[in-house]
Amino acid sequence: MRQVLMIPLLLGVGFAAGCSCDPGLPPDNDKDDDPPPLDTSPDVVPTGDTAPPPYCTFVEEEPNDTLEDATYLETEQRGCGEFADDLDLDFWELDFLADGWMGVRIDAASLGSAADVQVIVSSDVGVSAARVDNEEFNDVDLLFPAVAGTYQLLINEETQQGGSDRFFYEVLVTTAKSPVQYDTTDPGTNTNAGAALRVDSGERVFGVVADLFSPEDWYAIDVPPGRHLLRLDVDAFALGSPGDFTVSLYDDRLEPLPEGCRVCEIDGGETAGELDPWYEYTSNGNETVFVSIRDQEGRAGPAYWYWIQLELEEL
Ligand SMILES: [Ca+2]
Ligand SMILES: [Ca+2]
Ligand SMILES: [Ca+2]
Ligand SMILES: [Ca+2]
Repeated sequence: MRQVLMIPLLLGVGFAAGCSCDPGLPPDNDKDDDPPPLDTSPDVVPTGDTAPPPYCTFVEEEPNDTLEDATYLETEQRGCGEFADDLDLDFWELDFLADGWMGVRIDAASLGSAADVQVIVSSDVGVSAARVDNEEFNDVDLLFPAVAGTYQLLINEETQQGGSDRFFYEVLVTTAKSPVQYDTTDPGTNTNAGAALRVDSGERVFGVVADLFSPEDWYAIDVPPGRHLLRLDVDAFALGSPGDFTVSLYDDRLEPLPEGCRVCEIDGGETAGELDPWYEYTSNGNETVFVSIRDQEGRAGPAYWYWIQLELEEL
């Protein structure tokens, strides 16, 4: 609430500061440089010269800077908005009618917009999620398991910029399918080493780090005698999960693996920029390897899903 109350004030301050500078400047004959009027009429669909006019079933209705003033949106229907002023917050609200996966896609930079969008999803059914960027670009593609309920999206510009018609975006919420196939679902109780879920080589597990009070899941795999390669693979963020996961390996005494490691957490993939963990550990065999997985920022909740697989290969 405090943030919401401050916004008109900040806008007013910015406007006043701008006015105090203008009298000292020479007359400006270039009409294109005129600042947009502060008191804007209700938003219309952006019609920037550089971008094709987006098609929208729903157009944001300003002011929508609070939850109470959210613009209504329906799944499978495109909504269009813009950040007409700095510090613009845009709330949207929709009813998600049946349990399933929710896809939230927000396009801006990919459409030629100057906006670098981010989103926070909340709901009245205990599901929340946030996304700043995708792995390789600044727009947002979010995908998570969602139960039926009323959901709110808060969309804003990462650096709080706005202005003219250059900061536009499109939002599309869809009912989606699970992006992964799996053999096992994590039981929800494997939140410490003692309760680790034993997995077999190649078993594909779907997990959710659901509990904020114990925000990690544990797995264990038995390595037979003889040298083995243990290949760890996690898919999550790259497929739309709000989670950016990190994994740690331990031996039976819960000492970090590989032995002697100094930075032992595995937080990324094979190449730089991949946020989902991937790792190969060489075991001398005849040991149990414990694996813990958690979001790097300790976030948790029913939307924080991941897919994990541990695979053994005899060397
Ligand atoms: Ca707006
Ligand atoms: Ca707004
Ligand atoms: Ca972004
Ligand atoms: Ca990571």
